[in-house]
Amino acid sequence: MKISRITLREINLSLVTPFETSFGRTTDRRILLVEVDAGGISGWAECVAGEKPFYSPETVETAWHIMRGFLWPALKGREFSAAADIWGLLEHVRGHNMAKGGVEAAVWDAEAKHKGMPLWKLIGGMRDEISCGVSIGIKASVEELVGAVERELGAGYQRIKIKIKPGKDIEQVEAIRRRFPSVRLMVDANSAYTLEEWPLLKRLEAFYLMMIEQPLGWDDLFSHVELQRKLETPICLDECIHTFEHARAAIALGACRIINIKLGRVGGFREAIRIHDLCRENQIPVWCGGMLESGIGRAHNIALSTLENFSLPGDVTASKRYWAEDIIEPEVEVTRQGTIRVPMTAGVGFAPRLDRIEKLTVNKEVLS
Ligand code: OSB
Ligand code: MG
Repeated sequence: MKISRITLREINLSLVTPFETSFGRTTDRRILLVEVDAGGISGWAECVAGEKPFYSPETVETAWHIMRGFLWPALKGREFSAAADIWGLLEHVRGHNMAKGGVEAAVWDAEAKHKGMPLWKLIGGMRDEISCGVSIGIKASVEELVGAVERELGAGYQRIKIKIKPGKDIEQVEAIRRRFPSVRLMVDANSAYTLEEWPLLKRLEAFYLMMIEQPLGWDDLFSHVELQRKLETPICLDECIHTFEHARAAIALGACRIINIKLGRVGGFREAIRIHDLCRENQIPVWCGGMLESGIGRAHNIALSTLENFSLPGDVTASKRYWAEDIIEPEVEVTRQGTIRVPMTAGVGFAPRLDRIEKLTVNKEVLS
């Protein structure tokens, strides 16, 4: 295989409801789409870098800069035998996993199309239906939050995750527990607490949460080790795990008992699969996180979620929870049982709607 061209497009899409986390509020997404032309076949993916460097250091601009200036020159004219080789060609660029992951995932889509097989089968997936949970943002009032939980449970979702931050934590969790005593419930703090605040996190144990996601510093494994020693509830790491080596350290040190794997955060499928396999060998369950993706990123998350050790419901949900109209055909739908049926068509299995994408495009660059 060889890549003859990469097309970068930024499209702007408004969320149907604003999404608030401890690091900020998002109402409109700037979505960076990557299209690779590999032997006449188009592969698509989404680079999940954010508008602002508040979740991770990358942004739409840094990703664009790295892809144009460093990733494309490393790939241009290069022969490779499979998408799994892309990571090695890009490894000399340090960090910038979301930029790398966007390009790499697009090549996986192209390879699967080339072979006429679904991407999830190409990566070694073993289930044709995945379990779905939802991530619910911080709300202005407890009533609004409980209403949102009720709606999502009504739609069939199998587990509820709520975003928390200091001052929006105990009361919120308590209210949900009182109303829904047996729902599978977890919280995600996106690094909003310090180790000194551990007694407050300890109080959350009264509400038998499945896990507490990323309570402490975004790159602070050490404090999570201390915290996990104090808590019965499993800690799940998200932000902290941006490489295979970080996953290995987190597991060996006891910084967490569960890992959220995001394709973009770890640099694409090859690294996601390595981390998945490492976790499986160490009895660490994993689940697939989300980054408010359009349908294109969502489609890749569905494929990833079919791997064996994705044994907990992920943040992979229906298109309509985020978008009035998605950019793929068909849209992602969730069954009444809170599952997504995995597509059987070649590649990622959801086709980009080119006319709609062109209309939404605000910035485009062809690298060739
Ligand atoms: O921490 O999992 C996170 C969204 C943006 C950035 C970080 C996170 C999230 C979510 C939303 O929780 C997941 C989704 O796409 O539904
Ligand atoms: Mg998270």
